[in-house]
Amino acid sequence: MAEAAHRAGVVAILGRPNAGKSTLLNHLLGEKLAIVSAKPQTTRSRILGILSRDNVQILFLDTPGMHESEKPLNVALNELVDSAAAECDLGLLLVDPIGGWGEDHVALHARLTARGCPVIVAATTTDLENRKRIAWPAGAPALRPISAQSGEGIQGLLAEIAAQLPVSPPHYPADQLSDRPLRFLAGELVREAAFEELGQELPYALAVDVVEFDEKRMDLVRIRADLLVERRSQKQIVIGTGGQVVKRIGVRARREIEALLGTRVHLELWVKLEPRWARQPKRLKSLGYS
Ligand SMILES: Nc1nc2c(ncn2[C@@H]2O[C@H](COP(=O)(O)OP(=O)(O)OP(=O)(O)O)[C@@H](O)[C@H]2O)c(=O)[nH]1
Ligand SMILES: [Mg+2]
Repeated sequence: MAEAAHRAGVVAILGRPNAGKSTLLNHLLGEKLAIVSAKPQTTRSRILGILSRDNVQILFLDTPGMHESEKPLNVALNELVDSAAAECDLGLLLVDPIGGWGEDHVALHARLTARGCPVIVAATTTDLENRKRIAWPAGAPALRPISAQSGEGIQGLLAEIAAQLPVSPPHYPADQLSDRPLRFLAGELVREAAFEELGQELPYALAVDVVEFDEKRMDLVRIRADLLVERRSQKQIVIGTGGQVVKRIGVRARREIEALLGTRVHLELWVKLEPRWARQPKRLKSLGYS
């Protein structure tokens, strides 16, 4: 008997901010590739997570939350969503049942199906009590309940995705986990640590620029990163009294980066005032956000 054909393709994980896209990506890969937070618009770039199984390679593309706004950073983020939707082999549209199915979902769904791209719609966070009894509007596509927390619906989701991908050889070696360099992922972990340490005080426009990533030594990776803020007052908040805050960000980030790299890490952080970083397309690009 002939073996089942190998399938491979790009699955864009799409949805509003905070729908649980990055959490799902990490759960599916069993590795923390994408940073997660309770704040909307955590993801600022496309990250490909590569899941290789016997007869299928699924390239999960995490995307920023779709969100209408005129701010240049948002415009750049929405462009990433648009191009992911235009290029994927399958759209996985995640919907938080509390927010419900809206015009934005309808539009995205229509765009994908118009070019013949299969779409799977999933309701996320179904482990939460208040997500269980949400009424779904008549006429909305069938949805599949999933939870990255309890694992509900995840294996079935993978099987459904695999069945709909094109017949193709693998695109990447089976042991490769992401298309993003470790240098970029390390910067993202610094950004996540800042989210956690700063809480409500987090400036909306905080970016991390990894200016040095030195792997010359086998047992120690040296990283220097700048935390960019737009205002002098924010610089003071991120530094904290006597440098306490940035120090805590560094301790937390170093732990996470060491776990990712599997080596010791020397991490040096500098807080820098760069008033226009979020308004300059070139700068957004050099930071990996477009
Ligand atoms: N209980 C529960 N919480 C979840 C689940 N999935 C995500 N969350 C939480 O929801 C919040 C948002 O998750 P993210 O994965 O950052 O959401 P996102 O869609 O990537 O958000 P953006 O990158 O901002 O667009 C975080 O606090 C997660 O811990 C889930 O299955 N169950
Ligand atoms: Mg995200």
